[in-house]
Amino acid sequence: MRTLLASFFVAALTLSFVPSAPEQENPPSLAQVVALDECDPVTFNAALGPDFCHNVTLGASTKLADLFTKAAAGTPDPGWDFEPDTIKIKKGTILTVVDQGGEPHTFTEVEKFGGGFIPGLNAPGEDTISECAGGFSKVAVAKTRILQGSHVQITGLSKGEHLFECCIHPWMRVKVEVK
Ligand SMILES: [Cu+2]
Repeated sequence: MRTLLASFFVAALTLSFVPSAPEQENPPSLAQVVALDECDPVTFNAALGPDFCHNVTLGASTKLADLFTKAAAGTPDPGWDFEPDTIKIKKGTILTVVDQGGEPHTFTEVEKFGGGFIPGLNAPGEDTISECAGGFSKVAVAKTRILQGSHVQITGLSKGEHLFECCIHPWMRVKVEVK
């Protein structure tokens, strides 16, 4: 009898530790990439239209013509950048990309880094890669656009290495390593 009672007790104790609902999974973690640029509102908007370049640089701006000159020389303006350049995340992490610059960018996954869809901004001898071809006339490219002050979330990245670049300013590049 005592043994029976004891086993009931043990059974009750065991049951009390069985969670009544499936264990809560940890919320997915976040990792952030920022897109930066220092576009000069005066020269950019004169050429590209009002409000294309927002006034965010506090004097540290690059004129439109200079951006093209530097790209053509193979020394693109370092003010146009994704930060960090390499990011390591666990599978399931949400990657947030925030445009903190004055103009739009794209965050486009590519097989191999290469030229964007504005030939004058590509490095010498660098051709437009297929993922950027057609520019914003192609939905596949347009949907990777990030507007000034907004962000996109990248989810569902498989394990392994993923490359992203801006199809407008193709020296803006990020390598994402998913573990
Ligand atoms: Cu860009």
